[in-house]
Amino acid sequence: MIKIVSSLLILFCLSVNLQAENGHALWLRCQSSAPVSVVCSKKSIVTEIARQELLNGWQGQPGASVKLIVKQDKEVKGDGYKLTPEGVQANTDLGVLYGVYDLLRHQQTGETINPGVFNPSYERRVLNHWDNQNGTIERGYAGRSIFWRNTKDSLNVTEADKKLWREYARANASVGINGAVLNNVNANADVLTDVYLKRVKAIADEFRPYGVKVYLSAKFSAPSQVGGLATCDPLDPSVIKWWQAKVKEIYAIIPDFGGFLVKANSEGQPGPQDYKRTHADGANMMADALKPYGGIVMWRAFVYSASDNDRAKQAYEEFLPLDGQFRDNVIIQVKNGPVDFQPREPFSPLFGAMKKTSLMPEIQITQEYLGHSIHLVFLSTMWEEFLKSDTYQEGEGSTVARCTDGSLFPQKHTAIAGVANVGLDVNWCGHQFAQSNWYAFGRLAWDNKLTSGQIADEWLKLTFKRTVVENSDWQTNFLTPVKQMMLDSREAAVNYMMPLGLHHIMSANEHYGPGPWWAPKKMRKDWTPPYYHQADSVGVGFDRTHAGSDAVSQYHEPLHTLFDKEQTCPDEYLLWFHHVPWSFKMKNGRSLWDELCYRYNKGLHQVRDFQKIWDTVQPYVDEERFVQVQSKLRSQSRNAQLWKDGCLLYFQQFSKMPIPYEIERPVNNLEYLIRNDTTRHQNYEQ
Ligand code: BDP
Repeated sequence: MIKIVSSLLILFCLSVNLQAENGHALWLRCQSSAPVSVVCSKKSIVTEIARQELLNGWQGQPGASVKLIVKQDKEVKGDGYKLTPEGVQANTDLGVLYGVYDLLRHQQTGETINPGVFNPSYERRVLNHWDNQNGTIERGYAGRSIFWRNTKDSLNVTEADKKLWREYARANASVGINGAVLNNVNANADVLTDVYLKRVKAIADEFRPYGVKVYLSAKFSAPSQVGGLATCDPLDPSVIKWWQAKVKEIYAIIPDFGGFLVKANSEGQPGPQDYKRTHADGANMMADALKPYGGIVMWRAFVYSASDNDRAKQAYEEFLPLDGQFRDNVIIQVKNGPVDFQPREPFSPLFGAMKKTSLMPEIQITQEYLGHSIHLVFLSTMWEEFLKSDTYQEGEGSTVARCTDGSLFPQKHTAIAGVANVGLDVNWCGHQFAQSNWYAFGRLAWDNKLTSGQIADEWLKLTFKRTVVENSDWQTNFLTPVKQMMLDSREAAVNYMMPLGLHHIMSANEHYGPGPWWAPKKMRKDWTPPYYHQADSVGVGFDRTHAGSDAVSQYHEPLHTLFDKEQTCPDEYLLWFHHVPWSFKMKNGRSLWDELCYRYNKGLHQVRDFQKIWDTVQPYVDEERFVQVQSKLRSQSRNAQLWKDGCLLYFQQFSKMPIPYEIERPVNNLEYLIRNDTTRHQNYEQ
């Protein structure tokens, strides 16, 4: 009997596969299920979803009986759960739901289920949508917003809206994401007016059963802009009252509202400094308004001004003196690196340095600087590298992960944010493989010790497996090579874009192609690539040593000394911290110039290899997704060539050294590349 059932299952899954796959189902594709009976200790909307998920997706012993139990257990924390031989147990209904998704994931990936307790690393696992109320998305590469649109009836909530929001919430819950900021950090204050808040409420209503809280980006100048006040001074009683009333209004319709995200005094946004107040004054005022309702303020540390000699130092300089001055429901949201989501940066020195303030990492899922939704770049390896970076702030082992998840410093709240890559595109993310970054964010937010190998393995099985049980041929010919491609893909991008610590050398505004030359006369220097690469006849790289901007001193020993010396600075960060002579001898014996050439060349060849790998897996992938990925890889390959040619030919003007003869010759002319750098991007959209 069991045999018949499982072969029926396989047939069912195969038939699912025969239908076109457009990627909309994400990693939640397989609907096949064996019979299972589910008993719940408590009935609620959430546990009912958990029960349904099991009934629809069960792939364990046919006819098994599973118990879902909501019961207090000291070992289980927050949204955590316990997997037992009988089923799932948790302190809350949501914990049960997360446990059920984990159980199903284990079944669908063929991993053994070990009983145990699974607690999340962070209390709040939040997506930041940079969506504007007109439906566009800042740095979005997958179509328009799923929340906002620009039509006459833009605020009407349709059944189609609700369905999409539920699908989105379910996808989040399945990987443990429990919050979403619905609007751009460059906020429009209108979102706080009642017409918009009604829509926010409608979204929150669809999210709630899946445990996803809504948050809003709040514009600091909202009291004037939508409240008509003459000032937004955070210490002014009328301003304090305005925010209190606004927060009360929000909680009256959204009782589980998460709180505010604030970008203040950053890139032209208003903030407390406009009134000679500090970030702490501003954040605390909002935090006090939110406190009675359990809301939090995520206050961004992404600040820099044109006048400083090194942008990388500024967040630290501005925020460190405020350590200890923030309310306990304020979390300072810090980008992973000190500059701006570059393909590779050292970790921001604020992590671990602010010991009396809660800090949350902000990472970017949308690939603003990593090839948009055109390049296949699995970002999990970058985030893993970041989370595992040792800050040494409390001795060896003070990783960024431990500095932010509450294990090193007492924090009332812990959180992590990812800038979302989701839009209205059928496949949500624009590139099939960009879905893996959404997935990886959720998985790492739940467990910041997971390895990228495990995450890639899970995602590939869930996203591409065609039958319940794939044979070893699938493992060898599909899973192994494609997983390796994913794991290598970020380093490949670093190689063909910004190797050896180069950063911020992309073309203007759209941040896609190469642009080390881009420096219009009147432009702010810290927005132009030459500010960052500093190429001249002597060498290349930003001198951040004690003799330069001294950004190295923001790092705890032994990193301070390690980064300060050319000889000991890791190759990956060499040009981040040093202005290095072209003929400098690298650890492998090559000159810096030659090494740069080899790295660019390597990156290009890695992408060409990805193309080959993908072509060999055609028999294992449905037509639609295969062709899409193939075509994107072609664009990526052409673009990697542009990066290599553009950067090498540009830097060669300074080094005056030949590109090593065993390396492929450039096929583009520098002049042509410079002339077309602002229009090129659209030619590569597919
Ligand atoms: C930069 C983006 C810009 C964002 C800014 C931010 O180019 O669009 O507004 O970050 O994080 O990387 O606020």
